[in-house]
Formats: sequence, C-alpha cells, structure tokens
Amino acid sequence: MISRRALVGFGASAGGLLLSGCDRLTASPSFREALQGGEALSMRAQRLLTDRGALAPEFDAAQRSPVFRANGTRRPASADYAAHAANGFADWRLRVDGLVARPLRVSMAQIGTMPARTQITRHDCVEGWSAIGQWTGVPLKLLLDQAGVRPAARYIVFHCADDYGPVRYYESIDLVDAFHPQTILAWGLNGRRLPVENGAPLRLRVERMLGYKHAKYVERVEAVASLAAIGGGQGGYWEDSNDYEWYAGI
Ligand SMILES: Nc1nc2c(c(=O)[nH]1)N[C@H]1C(S)=C(S)[C@@H](COP(=O)(O)O)O[C@H]1N2
Ligand SMILES: [Mo]
Repeated sequence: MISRRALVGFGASAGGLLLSGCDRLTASPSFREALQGGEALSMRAQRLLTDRGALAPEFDAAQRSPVFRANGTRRPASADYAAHAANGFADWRLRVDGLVARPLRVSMAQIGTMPARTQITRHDCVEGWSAIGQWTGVPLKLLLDQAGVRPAARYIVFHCADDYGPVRYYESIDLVDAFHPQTILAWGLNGRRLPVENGAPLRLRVERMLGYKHAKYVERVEAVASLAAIGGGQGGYWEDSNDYEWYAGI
C-alpha cells in the first residue's frame, strides 16, 4: 500500500510525466486544477498507473451474452415516462446544458441522424455479475462539442428519469471519460432499439467504469464545475446513498 503522502509527493513531482502521454484535455488549465483537489486523489493515482485514454476490450458478436440482464430500475414508474414509452419516445428530448456555450434540446430522431458508434463490451456490476452486449449510440463527444463545453466545466452529470424514493438516479464522470472514444449515449442493444429495462431511450456507456456509472433513462446532460451542488455532493446516487466510490475505473 502506497501512503497518501507518498502519492501526493509523487503526483506533484511527476507533473511532466502526467502531461506527456496524454491528450489535449490534460493540458488545459481547468483540467489540471481538477486534478489538484483532494477528491481527485484516487483519480490521480490511477492516472499515474494506467492510461485512461486506453480502450476497454471489445468482443466478437458470438461472445455476446444470450440475454443482457437488467439491474436497478427496470421501468421508471412515472406516468410521464409511461407516456413517452407508449409512443416510442417520439417526444423525448435530451437536454445538454449547464456550462456550455449553446444549450441543446434534441429529439431521438435528431440523435438518430448523428454518427453512431457500435461496440461489443463487457459490463461489470459490483453486485457480482457481468454481461457482454453490443451497444450502438452517439459518441458523447459529438453532443458536447455541439453544445460547446465551457473551460470552467470539470464534470458531466447525467440526470435520469427514474425515481429512487424522493430522488432521481444521477451519475457523473470527469472530462477524460466524457470525451473517451467509447463513451456513448446508446439507443441500441444487440442490433435492436434499446429495451426499457436497459434504459430506453438513451443510456450512458462509459466502458472504463463499473456498472453503476452507466446511467440509464438519461434525459439531461449537465456540464458543471463542481459536484458539490449535485444531490448529496458525492457525484452519484449510490455515491451519496451508499458510499460507493465516485471514481469507479476498471
Ligand atoms: N437510471 C438508472 N441508471 C442505472 C441504474 C438504475 O437503477 N437507474 N442502475 C445501475 C447499475 S447498478 C447497473 S449494473 C446498470 C445496469 O444496466 P442494465 O439494466 O442494462 O443491466 O445500470 C446502472 N444505471
Ligand atoms: Mo450495478
């Protein structure tokens, strides 16, 4: 076990090393500031040990799980969601807002005309199961670029349509994961429209992260400078309610 102090020292002296192998984001001042907060310690540690831009393994069609199991919410309970599902999500609008130059409000039809990426990946749930599925969706980067993420933004928050008691499910990721090439808002699973139980009409795939980060039923994507004002401030439903790690890299 490396001590916290040793890690901090290593992080500070290895600044050049941090920057050298990485992308444009890493070089931006706001991103470097994000790495200096205490909450970023495990993120910084993993960043030193692994290449966070690396792709998650992809699989062949024959390796797909016969059934992609559903977990957590299987159907949001609200009348509003039921109405959207009943007409095939024709009136669903995804909002992209927060710290962006041009807030977006896009229909599923519009998202369907955007370039799509298809990837066969393994989903790992902390509850002890995995499944391999083929996901198709719009790269999150395309939506974020269209909206124009402002330099002050450090995190992307996903607001979902399903209730957990008094709150709705939410999750967040940093900009490295948000702009990762395999990070998509998926509308397709195994060659079909995304089923309700797996998050229709849109769910996040963030392939270097554990299952609970993969927000289903996404209705709003918000760019923020801090997670402090989101839910209980830990960055996600399970992080706030059950002390799950915000940084769930795999
Ligand atoms: N909105 C929402 N997103 C969610 C959940 C949820 O309950 N609600 N559960 C999470 C968990 S713990 C996992 S493992 C995956 C499950 O995705 P699946 O139902 O497609 O298997 O969704 C994640 N995203
Ligand atoms: Mo999970």
